Amino acid sequence: MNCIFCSIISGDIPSKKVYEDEICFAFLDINPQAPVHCLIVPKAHIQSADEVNEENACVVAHIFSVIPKIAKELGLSAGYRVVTNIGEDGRQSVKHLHFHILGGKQLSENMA
Ligand code: DGP
Repeated sequence: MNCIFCSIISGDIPSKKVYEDEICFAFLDINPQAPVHCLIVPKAHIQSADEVNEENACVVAHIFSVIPKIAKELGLSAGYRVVTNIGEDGRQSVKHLHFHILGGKQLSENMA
């Protein structure tokens, strides 16, 4: 499968790694939208949050247990935003489930 994030996880494409364990991988976004912009992805290829089901929901739960540790590591003590884009209308450009962790300033009120 030709997937950028699978290639980042395998190390075939270099990235600025922030965190890794057996289930997930986190790295800095190549095109940051905020002073701190990190992505966290499952190692298993799941297309988007729309593909989450009873079998793989534990992966998402694990990711959400890791996010506060990453936020602390990145110095986001004043808060941050976690976003996942889904499909065409959701402006998902990489078809591998990922959560954006954005912070380092007070973010815009706009969500859409
Ligand atoms: P989304 O639009 O939600 O699918 O976000 C995809 C994000 O992935 C976007 O913010 C840019 C980032 N991205 C795309 N290709 C690469 C890459 O090769 N390396 C890194 N670090 N980030 C990437």
